[in-house]
Amino acid sequence: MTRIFSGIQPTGHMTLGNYLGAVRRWAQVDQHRGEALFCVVDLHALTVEHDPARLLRLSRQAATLLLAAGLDPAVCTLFVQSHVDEHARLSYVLECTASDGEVRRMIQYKEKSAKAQAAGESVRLSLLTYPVLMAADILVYGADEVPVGDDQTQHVELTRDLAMRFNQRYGHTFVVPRATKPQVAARVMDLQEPASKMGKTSASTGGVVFVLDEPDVVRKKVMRAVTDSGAGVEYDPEGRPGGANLLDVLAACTGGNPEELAGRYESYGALKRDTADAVVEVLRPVRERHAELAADAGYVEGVLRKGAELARAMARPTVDAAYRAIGLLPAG
Ligand code: AQP
Repeated sequence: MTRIFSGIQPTGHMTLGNYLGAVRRWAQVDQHRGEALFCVVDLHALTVEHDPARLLRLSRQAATLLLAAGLDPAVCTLFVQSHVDEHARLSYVLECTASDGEVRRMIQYKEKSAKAQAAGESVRLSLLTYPVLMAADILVYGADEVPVGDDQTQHVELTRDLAMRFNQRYGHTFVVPRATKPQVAARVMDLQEPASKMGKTSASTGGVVFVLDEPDVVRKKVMRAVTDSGAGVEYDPEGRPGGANLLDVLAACTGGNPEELAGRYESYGALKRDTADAVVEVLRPVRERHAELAADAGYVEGVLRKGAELARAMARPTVDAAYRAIGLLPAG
């Protein structure tokens, strides 16, 4: 049976990009396609400046939102990364497999370290090693597939390289996984800065739609989206990125095709109105279910506790095998 793993960082509130690029697909497709594990990757949220109380709140919120989005604990395993020690145990061994040069090449490291430096913050060592921990998250479960948005493709490529290198040096230990991406909305762009990805930790939130935004806030953000001043509407991600982003979002929400949708509009005003309506409708059930689940913290905690137990049992044999293969003396 295909094993599927993916995760979300509680670095900020879940965005429309996270939802359309990853989470919706996990709930609607991936959890039913194989043996699926989904994780709130809280250790990754420690790689940038953080506030402990906020991290705690965002971790609970992320887990609750994953359930609200439709992850079903009877069908998949949902847990929190820091509850399963095996991720960190394996990460160290993979740090001994990766090279300094290859992790420094990661685009996300370059972007986030530059951002931290510009803000006068120090760059945490864990930001550099983050993709290695992510490789451990994936390899520890022998995942075949990793459903992610476009921005995580490079990290999954690194994971593949590390798995192959380890297997070649120390004997077959890891499944070599592959990234899977959605057909549309693999990279939802910031509505105010269509050259940048819509991100949880963007400095300005005017162009970022959060899953829990109230409908009138969603509408305002979409109606104010930056487009170009050219005539008509066409799907041209390179030349007219703002309009193309709206078409991608509308297509992802309505199940249409962005190029075909472009032909239906003569002005951005009408496109924005329809996109705003579509986004509000897609997010509505998630927001409503989140409100119900947030009132039942005991249920969410129970799901996470059970999920961590199952995940630990799956992860431990792989880490033990990797430790043996690399030459560490078994504890006996
Ligand atoms: N804008 C996006 N469009 C499509 N998919 C996206 N994802 C993130 N942003 C977009 C996908 O969502 C999943 C969870 O993301 P993550 O928690 O690993 O965070 P990230 O990829 O580093 O991006 P964020 O959400 O903007 O967080 P920060 O600001 O902390 O970097 C992943 O599958 C990701 O591809």
